[in-house]
Amino acid sequence: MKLCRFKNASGAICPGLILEETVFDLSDEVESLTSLFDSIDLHARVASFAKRNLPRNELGSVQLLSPVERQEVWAVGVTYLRSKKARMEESDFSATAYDKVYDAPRPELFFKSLPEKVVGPGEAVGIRADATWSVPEPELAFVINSRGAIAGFTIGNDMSSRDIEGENLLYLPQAKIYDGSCAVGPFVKVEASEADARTWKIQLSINRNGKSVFDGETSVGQIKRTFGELVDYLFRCQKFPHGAILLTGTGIVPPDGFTLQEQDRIRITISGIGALENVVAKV
Ligand code: DO4
Ligand code: MG
Repeated sequence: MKLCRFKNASGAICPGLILEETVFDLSDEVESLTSLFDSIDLHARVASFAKRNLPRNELGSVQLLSPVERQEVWAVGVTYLRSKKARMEESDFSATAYDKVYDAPRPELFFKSLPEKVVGPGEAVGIRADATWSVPEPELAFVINSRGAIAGFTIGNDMSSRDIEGENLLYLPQAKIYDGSCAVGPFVKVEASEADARTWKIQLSINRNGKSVFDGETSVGQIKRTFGELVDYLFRCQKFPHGAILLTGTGIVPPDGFTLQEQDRIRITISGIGALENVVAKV
C-alpha cells in the first residue's frame, strides 16, 4: 500500500491512501502523514483505512504533492561503488576521501533540504546558473519516524553540481544545496521490508525536446550498507521530532560529457514505489 499527500478539488491539502487507481482521503482519520508515520501500529491502521468507506478520488484527477511535511531531508553519499568511482574521477586532490568513506564504518551523511524547500512531483528542479556540470541523482529515500524507525520508502532526487563538488570537497554544500536541488515523492510505500526494497530497480531517464538523452538503471540491492546502519548514524546524537527523510545515495551516473539543460524532463522510477517526474529550470 502507498500513502501520499494531494490537493483536492477545493485546493485543500490532504493525506491520502492509494489503492490501485484510487486515492482515499484520510483527512478525517489522521492529523498529518507525519503523525501516521509515528504510529506504533502503522500497518494495522493503514490496513483498516483500506476497509473503510472513505471519501475517494481517482488518482489521475488529483494533484499529487511531495509527502514531506516538517521533516528535514538528509542524504548519504558514496553508498554505491559507481558513485565512489565517479567522485574519485571528478576530483583531483580529494579522491582518497571518497575511497576512505566507502570502506569506513561511519558513512558520509549530509544535510540536504529544509522541508519547505523540497520540490514535489511535476515541479521544477534546479540547476545552478554558476555550475557547468549538473546532474540528477536518483535515490531510494527512507521516510523515518521520530523514533528512528523506517515507516516507508519514497523516491528522491539529489540534484548536484559535479564541477563545484569536484573543484573542492569543501564546496559540497554549494554543490548540493540550492533552490530546487531536492525533489521527493510522490508515493510512500509502506509495508515493505529491507529485503523487499533490495530487489527493486531504480531507473533514470532524461528527455530533451521529446528525445531521450540518457537512460540508466541500477538496483537498490547494490547499496553497500544496511538500512539500519544508515538510520543509526543519522540518529546518533541528534533528535528528529518530526522524523526525517534520508536519501540513500546514487548508483546511476550519466557519462562525463553530460550536463542537464533547462527544460530537460527527468523521470526516476523505483519498481516497488512508482515514478517521480520533474522539469529542469536554471536558478
Ligand atoms: O560525496 C558526495 C556526495 C555523494 C552522493 O550524493 C551520492 O553518492 O549519492
Ligand atoms: Mg546523492
